[in-house]
Amino acid sequence: MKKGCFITLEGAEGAGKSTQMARIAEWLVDAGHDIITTREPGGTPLAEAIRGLVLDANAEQDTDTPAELTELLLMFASRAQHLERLVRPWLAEGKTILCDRFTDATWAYQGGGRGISAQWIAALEALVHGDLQPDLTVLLDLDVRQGLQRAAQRSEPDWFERQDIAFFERVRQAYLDRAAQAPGRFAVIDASGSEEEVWTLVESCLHQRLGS
Ligand code: Z5A
Repeated sequence: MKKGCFITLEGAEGAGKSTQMARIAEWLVDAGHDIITTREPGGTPLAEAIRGLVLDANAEQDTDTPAELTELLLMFASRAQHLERLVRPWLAEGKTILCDRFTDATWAYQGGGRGISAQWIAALEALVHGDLQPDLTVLLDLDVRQGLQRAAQRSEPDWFERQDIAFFERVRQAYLDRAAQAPGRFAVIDASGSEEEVWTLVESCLHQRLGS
């Protein structure tokens, strides 16, 4: 694969994205990529502010929590800003972008989790990023209960982490469906092992897909 590519990392709660992302970043630098690491929602000051609007909501304390459609539009508003101000300009400069979540997360959380129609998501996807898709998407797949246990050890639950198990089962399934539709772009990694075991699988996928 060319240097200067767009790589995304996906998975449901506690799958180990942040943990593996640091290792992927190191691997890419060693392989000669000039990298930018970023995340969604977020990645620029304005996009991070939009992230806060959603993730800091708390149904036990707030009366005006994000409605499902608001949540969807905020994800794409943040994405539009991130793409225009960071992702597209840096890709044009030949950088490799390593991004923690992208539109597949919208398909999984707002589509699978919330049940928002595929037609709406597809329309917003076409509006906001047209033909631009990641060159490689690493999906860390994990049993939902195991992921939630891992996430609970780490921090106070955010807006999404307060959803029930059934929500996360739908998220996981939507990710797997998405991966099945685009096997050339996705690498599905079994994330149930130790950090080292998962890294061994991720590293072998990087060798295979990025050819270095
Ligand atoms: N969202 C959305 O709804 N729609 C969208 O379009 C987008 C996002 C883009 C923010 O995501 C939220 O936004 C997200 C979906 C929604 N939902 N939530 N919540 P985020 O990615 O920024 O934050 P996160 O989802 O809360 O991260 P995470 O998934 O919970 O964590 P992670 O990055 O996958 O895992 P981690 O921090 O690397 O690891 C979690 C803990 O497990 C930590 O203590 C590690 O030390 C431990 N860990 C990691 N790997 C292992 C292994 N292999 N074994 C044992 N323990 C491990």
